[in-house]
Amino acid sequence: MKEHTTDRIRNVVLVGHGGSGKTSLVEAMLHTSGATTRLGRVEDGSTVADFEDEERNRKMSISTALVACEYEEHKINLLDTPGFTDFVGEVKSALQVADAAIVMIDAVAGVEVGTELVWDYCDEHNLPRFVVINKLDRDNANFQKALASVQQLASDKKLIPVALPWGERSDFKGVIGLLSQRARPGAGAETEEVPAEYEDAVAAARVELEEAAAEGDDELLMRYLEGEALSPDEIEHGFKEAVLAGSCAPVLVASATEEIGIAALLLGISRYFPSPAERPAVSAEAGAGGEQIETKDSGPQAVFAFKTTADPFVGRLTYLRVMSGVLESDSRIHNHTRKTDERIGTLHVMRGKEQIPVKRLHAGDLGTIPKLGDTVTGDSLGDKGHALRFPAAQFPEKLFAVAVHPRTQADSAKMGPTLSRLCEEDPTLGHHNEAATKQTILEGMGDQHIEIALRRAENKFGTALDTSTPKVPYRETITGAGSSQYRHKKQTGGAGQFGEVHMRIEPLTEANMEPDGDEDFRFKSEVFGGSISSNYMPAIEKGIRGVMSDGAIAGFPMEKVFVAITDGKEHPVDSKPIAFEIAAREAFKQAVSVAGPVLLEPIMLIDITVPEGNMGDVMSDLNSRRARVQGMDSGRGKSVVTAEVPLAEVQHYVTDLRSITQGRGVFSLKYLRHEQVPSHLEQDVINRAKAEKENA
Ligand SMILES: Nc1nc2c(ncn2[C@@H]2O[C@H](COP(=O)(O)OP(=O)(O)O)[C@@H](O)[C@H]2O)c(=O)[nH]1
Ligand SMILES: [Mg+2]
Repeated sequence: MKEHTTDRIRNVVLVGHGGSGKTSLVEAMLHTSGATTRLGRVEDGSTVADFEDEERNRKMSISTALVACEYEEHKINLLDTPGFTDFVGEVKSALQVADAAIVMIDAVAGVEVGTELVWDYCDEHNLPRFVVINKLDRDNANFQKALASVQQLASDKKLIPVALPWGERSDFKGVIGLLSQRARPGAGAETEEVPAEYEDAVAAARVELEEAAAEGDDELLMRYLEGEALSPDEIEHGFKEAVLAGSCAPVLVASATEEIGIAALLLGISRYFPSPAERPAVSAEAGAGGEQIETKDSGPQAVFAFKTTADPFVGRLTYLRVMSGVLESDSRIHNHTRKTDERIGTLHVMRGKEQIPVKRLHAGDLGTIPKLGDTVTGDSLGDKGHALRFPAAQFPEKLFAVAVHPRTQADSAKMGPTLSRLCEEDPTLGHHNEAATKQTILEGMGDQHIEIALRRAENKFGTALDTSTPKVPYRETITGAGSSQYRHKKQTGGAGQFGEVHMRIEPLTEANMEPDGDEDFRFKSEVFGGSISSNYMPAIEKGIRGVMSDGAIAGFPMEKVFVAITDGKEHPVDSKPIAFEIAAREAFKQAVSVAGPVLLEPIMLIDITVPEGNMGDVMSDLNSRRARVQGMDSGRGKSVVTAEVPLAEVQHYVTDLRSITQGRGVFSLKYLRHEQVPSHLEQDVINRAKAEKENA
């Protein structure tokens, strides 16, 4: 591939509802631009962008593919994102390195749930965008209706068609360019006269376009208002300014699978989308302060890793954006996030899975480096002497968790490393060991997300994992005071065992807590007169701590207990630490049983955003989940509700909310504290925990 300098680079993210045709459009752009000789199809699993096994099997995108194509001296880096909300992490990281977006619309469906979500994401990143109305070849396609639905969504932008469909549905044969005033049949560059029956529509749309162009530049606007005709170059310039400012969004029309309207789109990208240098400077952390980084070759060397993939055969592949400076193959670079030096072998430009080696990447370009040692997603690299760090993408909180279990002994050994590799590839996945339940937990954005992660674990890393709903990490504590005494005595043959412990326990509060002491446990000896020697105290404490971690009611860790040892007895020959440990354990269990023991459950803060029309259903559903609503708000057609809700009630909320709102609802979940389980539910939890213990 030719070397492309910053002004010729366009970084474009494709976003939209799943199935709107993003992957097919990338395929068509590759074919039209001559990068491929054959048009692949999603149905056949033969597209460049959906190259992973899982994507080919499911016929949908799961991760973002980076696909470079060249058109008229420009290099267009396409980022083909998945539409399904479980994979929002892939969309977020792609948005971070894109300079512009194509929002795909299905001409039959118009704006869909996924369109609304990605439109907001593009707003967050201030991305200039094109709207592409696709599938115009389909029965029931309706250009005007689809366009109107987008205009409703894009209230702060004027949608300006730059091409009109030439024919519709089975008769969709090409597009008519409003600037060129030429009709373009099919995919290619050939043009014809505008058919007579389109002349009026073209003239009217052309006026709109000229107006939008004039509004992009004050000087043009003045001349335009005075009735002067603008030249084609002036219109182009003014329109680009308006697109960059975000006041308007060009609309293009296409059939990705019939390869119609593709050349006009490629041309539009090179003309109206910004080069990386035309985007606002990016703020980076530099030492104690900040620095504004402009994307140019002459700036300090700075690179941002926006994605990593790990493959047992190919190894690690780091996807990067050159934020500033030039990156050379066979060089060294410093990882500012990890504070390590990395060796760069051969740099690559990506076309799906194909790696095309290049000598260098200029400022603003996207590419990959294979086999970096320490670099992971979100890291900043560059000149060792000039530390610049770019903020990692903000990924949403994880919403759905499963407990994972190795299928065989061999899987057991591989489980930890496999989970680590998976999470390294995907920042919206996480794993940890839950001490309270002794389970390994895998968390992500939804059931499909987790399912695919597990499939990858098996296919890529040969680790078979089964799942179950995670046990709720309950805790135990006491609500009152209690005292007890226990004598442990054993005198069968040889040496005997003897230990007697008296204790008093109370809830641990500010009043009886040691300043700066452990917040969950305080152990104190109040023994006077040496009824137990002080060297048995560690054994006594050990016995109690054992029960604290294993639980006294239902096997969950205990918290907030104060224990005072008040008295006891020892035997000159038979007393030994183990005897006191046992006596303390039993005494503690007895004390707990009379000190008002209770179970505590995790309480989560949930933040739910849904269309106003769904609010009633969401609220009545929350009522059935023991939720306490903290606040409500609404605006712009959306309602937001904040509530506290027990974790036990929202373990499947991702799928539940999806079905209540047809996928329009989003939520976040955050741990707040543990709170007492209502007494009418407590016995149930205890019984279940006991049954599980017996079955284990
Ligand atoms: N008729 C028609 N089908 C299309 C068009 N574009 C995509 N499709 C089909 O729509 C489905 C989803 O396309 P895909 O590219 O995977 O959509 P994505 O989820 O947005 O990437 C596939 O079956 C495509 O063949 C189009 O322009 N016309
Ligand atoms: Mg796709």
